[in-house]
Amino acid sequence: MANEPVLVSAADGITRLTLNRPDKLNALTRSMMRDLQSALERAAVSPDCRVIVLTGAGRAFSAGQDLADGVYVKGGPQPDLGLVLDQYNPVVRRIRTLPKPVIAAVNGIAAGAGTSLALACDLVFAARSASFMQAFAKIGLIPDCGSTWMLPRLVGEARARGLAMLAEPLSAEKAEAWGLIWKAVDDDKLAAEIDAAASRFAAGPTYGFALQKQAFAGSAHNTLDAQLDLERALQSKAGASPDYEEGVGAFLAKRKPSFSGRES
Ligand code: T3D
Repeated sequence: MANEPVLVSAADGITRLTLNRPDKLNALTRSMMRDLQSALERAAVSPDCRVIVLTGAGRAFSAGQDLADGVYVKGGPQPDLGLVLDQYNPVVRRIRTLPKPVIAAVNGIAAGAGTSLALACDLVFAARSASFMQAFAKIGLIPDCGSTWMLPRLVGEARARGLAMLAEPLSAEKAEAWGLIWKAVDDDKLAAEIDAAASRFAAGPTYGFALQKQAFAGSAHNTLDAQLDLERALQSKAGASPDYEEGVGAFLAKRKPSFSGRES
């Protein structure tokens, strides 16, 4: 079990997924991406899962694509990296559309596709010693796995281009200051911070969070007019959920709400 490329554990509504090749800084292999995709699919439909935490084992979050995974072979045939991305893109899409919060716990360096995976998550917490590196340019590639879409939206075009073209590590503190991530926390506080956030989401209005994700996804391409219509449609659904009834009831009764997370 400890040798699995992705460790999966589930308890108290929280599914934890740990990229697990610590000696190679959790560089991403085909089997890792396959296992990550399957674990996300299971978590998406499991009634026992209300939040997912993605992290890395050892001193890194992930060093991105495993450059020794046989895609590039010296003197070998020209690789088609589009085929490599066929393993990554479904994972990014799954995280973005997963109807539950996905938290990244960036415990150490995130490079290349490792950064993209973290940024695809809904909330990114990082240890203060962690850093984010768009390493792609170092090997002649472009940022992928959604990074060219996410970076300008998160930090603006000038910083996005700088990160991509210079391929230098950005400290967790600067990443927070730039709005790339939610929060940088002291290394020895990361686990407790993640536990608290995950427990909070596991007891939260899961269906409402799913609708929030849909709203933010729409805002990426909608006009204000279209977004107002989308919000209206999604809020109608949220208002028909048991968690809305529970939330308002609890507020009026001056007690803590007990959300089921259910749609109906
Ligand atoms: O197929 C395709 O290329 C298309 C897909 C592209 C998507 C991408 O993600 S492209 C970007 C790929 N990632 C990188 O270019 C980053 C490569 N790694 C590094 O630059 C450095 O390792 C780090 C800056 C991340 C960390 O440096 P450091 O000094 O802390 O650690 P290290 O000594 O370099 O690495 C420790 C071990 O992990 C080492 O193995 P060894 O020698 O002890 O057996 C190293 O080879 C291994 N490792 C680190 N990154 C990768 C890796 N092995 C395979 N692939 C890696 N990406």
